[in-house]
Amino acid sequence: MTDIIAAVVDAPGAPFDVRAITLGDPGPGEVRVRIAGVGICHTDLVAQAGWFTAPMPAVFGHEGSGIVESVGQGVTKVAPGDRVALSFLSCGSCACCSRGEPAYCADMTPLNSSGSRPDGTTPLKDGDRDVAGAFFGQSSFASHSIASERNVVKVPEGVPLDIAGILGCGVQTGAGAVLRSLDCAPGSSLVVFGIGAVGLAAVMGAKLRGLSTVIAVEIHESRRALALELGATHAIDPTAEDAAEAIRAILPGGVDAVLDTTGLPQVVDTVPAILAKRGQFGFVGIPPAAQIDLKLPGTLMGAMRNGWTFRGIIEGDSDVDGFLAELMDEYLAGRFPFDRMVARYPLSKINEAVADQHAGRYLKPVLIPGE
Ligand code: CXF
Ligand code: ZN
Repeated sequence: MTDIIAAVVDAPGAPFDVRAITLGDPGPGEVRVRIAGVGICHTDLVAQAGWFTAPMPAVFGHEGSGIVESVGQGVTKVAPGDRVALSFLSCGSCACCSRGEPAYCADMTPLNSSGSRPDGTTPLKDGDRDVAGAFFGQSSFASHSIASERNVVKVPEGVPLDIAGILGCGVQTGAGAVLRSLDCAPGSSLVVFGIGAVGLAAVMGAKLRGLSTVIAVEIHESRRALALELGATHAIDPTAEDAAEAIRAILPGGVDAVLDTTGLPQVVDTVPAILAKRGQFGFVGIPPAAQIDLKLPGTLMGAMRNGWTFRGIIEGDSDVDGFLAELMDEYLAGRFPFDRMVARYPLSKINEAVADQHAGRYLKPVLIPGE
């Protein structure tokens, strides 16, 4: 048992309360990590609002990174002192895990958002009271976290440790959507709706792959500018012009791939009007709560005649170990500057960081414990 500091959500919709609680020891196959930094992902805010099954109080956070402090029985992948990034958890033995697609693990939901470990326990306590933990196998809005051997990846020297955790969700989701899920071809075209961290990572992935036309659709000027700097060939402000018309003006035959990171009905509805023959529509955005049952756009006959592919994407189809290593190599080679999207905040300022992100001030706040 260790005393830690964590950002606790006491009830659905309540603000984060940064306070001292306790963390148990790592069990078999687990590791305890001293968190160097943790990104805020939209899914944490959906969880804060109470949309997951985790009971409250709870600690969220699923883009952590840090130093391994101790390991449980049987752990061989990492040792105390290792620098690691954390990602989502998967079982490792179901059909999808066996073929290298852990994002579609049969136990994805219970392992990542139930608030407890597979055995039903939580490593977190506030006095005598249980605090839901194990969020995405980490609950890393905290000074320390318990993760599993399966969802830790070593971080090489040269990759900034405090921000490496954002590779484990938002960045791999965007980059992986382009490089893995949609497997966009060099020279092809792509539209990305929404330049948050996921959308910007998609743009950066498109640059890596050598796409010819990459159109960023985004309401905030600063985000459009960053997208243009990091790989977009065009940027559209959908509040100033009709995005579908502007896209058709650039690509009269339609676009080869559309990636939606917004989940907004008014965005999703435009997809049939902009997709080229044999186009792919990938989607990673959670729709707003009131429209959570949002349907796919267009008609079955339209999709059939055009040979379209509609692709739901979780975590960019990342296999975690392999893809994170690949993205870190690209960063070290200067081709994947994911650090450009980060703004650092002390963990104690988590509520301000959330407000700033909502206001579009920064793409990816990363919280630093102990500051
Ligand atoms: C989430 C998206 C919604 C389903 C679970 C995984 N991705 C991470 O933030
Ligand atoms: Zn996430």
